[in-house]
Amino acid sequence: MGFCLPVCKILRRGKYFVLLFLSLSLLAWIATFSGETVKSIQLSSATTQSLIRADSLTDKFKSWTATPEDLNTPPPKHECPQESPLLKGAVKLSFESSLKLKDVETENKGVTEGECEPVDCKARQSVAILIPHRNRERHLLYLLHHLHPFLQRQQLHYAIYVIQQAGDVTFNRAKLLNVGYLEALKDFSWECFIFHDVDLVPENDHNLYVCDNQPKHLVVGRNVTGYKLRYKGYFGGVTAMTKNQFLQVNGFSNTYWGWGGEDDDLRIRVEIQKMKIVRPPADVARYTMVFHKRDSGNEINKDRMRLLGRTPQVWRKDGLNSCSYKTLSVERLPLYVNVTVDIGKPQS
Ligand code: UDH
Ligand code: MN
Repeated sequence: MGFCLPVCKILRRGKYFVLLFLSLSLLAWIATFSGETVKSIQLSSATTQSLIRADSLTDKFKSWTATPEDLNTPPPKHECPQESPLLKGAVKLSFESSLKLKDVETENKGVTEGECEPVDCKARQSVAILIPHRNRERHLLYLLHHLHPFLQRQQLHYAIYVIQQAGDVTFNRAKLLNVGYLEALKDFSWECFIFHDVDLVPENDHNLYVCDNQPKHLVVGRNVTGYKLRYKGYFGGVTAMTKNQFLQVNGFSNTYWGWGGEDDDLRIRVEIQKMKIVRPPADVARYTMVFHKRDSGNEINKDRMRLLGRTPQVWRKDGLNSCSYKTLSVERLPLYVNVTVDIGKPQS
């Protein structure tokens, strides 16, 4: 007993020392291990296994040491699905006479200067919508009201450009669309362009506002023509062409003043390039045209047949490469970019 007491005391104290020693070793080991990991990340270790380990540990390490700036950087987005889950199909359109521009702005808070993109995925295409315009404010309002939510449901990155013809000389739809193409490309390298009449409102959001590997005609039917194609080869109203397809045909002709012919001229250019016009199914490519009469300043172009006859000879030098105009203003309004332009007058 006399011998055991001091020995037992030492042993009991020793237990605490051992525990203390073990804890300190464990801490030291953790410190060395994380130090090695950081080193292995910097040296970018060669084996896949250690890369995976390094990656996950780097993330952990970063999350411990994240600065406020890092936290503000959004993670990279995944590409949006092939078919948007937001599509509704045929929707009932409304044309309320009480609708105001302010209402449409309030409904579209996610749109800035006419531009919008999906929040939680990366859009499959960046599309510029070009609307030739003069004196059709009510139609423009109805179109904006329907088109913004329509394009957002399609999960596109898009912007709407309205190209206003200044003055009151004869209207030239085609030249305005050439201007729209050239001006929109100053903002962003849009890969797809939709040439869009102001009075045609799409009825079904499965009519996708994206470009295909061939020029696309989106208006198979409209209410006023019993939803039938106006005639074989009709390529007017709303069309979609990629940046390169449009460049390849040298855009629209600049020489069609007044109503008619410019859309057939574009079809001829497309055919000369051996491209083939495609259309969505008829049950989807349906539009409501807001009722209107013929505008003054857009009388039937009596010269259109003669012009169409010379397209194969002149298309190379009449188009995007010869489109001269004077931009009077570019206003970045909440729901669209308003480009006002002096496009000159017909040559007598
Ligand atoms: N446009 C304007 N302002 C004009 C003329 C034309 O903004 O003064 C634009 C607008 O985008 C319009 C497009 O050019 O949608 C085509 O012109 P349009 O709508 O007059 O052509 P559409 O073929 O009508 O629809 C032609 C005359 C309709 C007569 C109807 C009689 N029943
Ligand atoms: Mn019309």
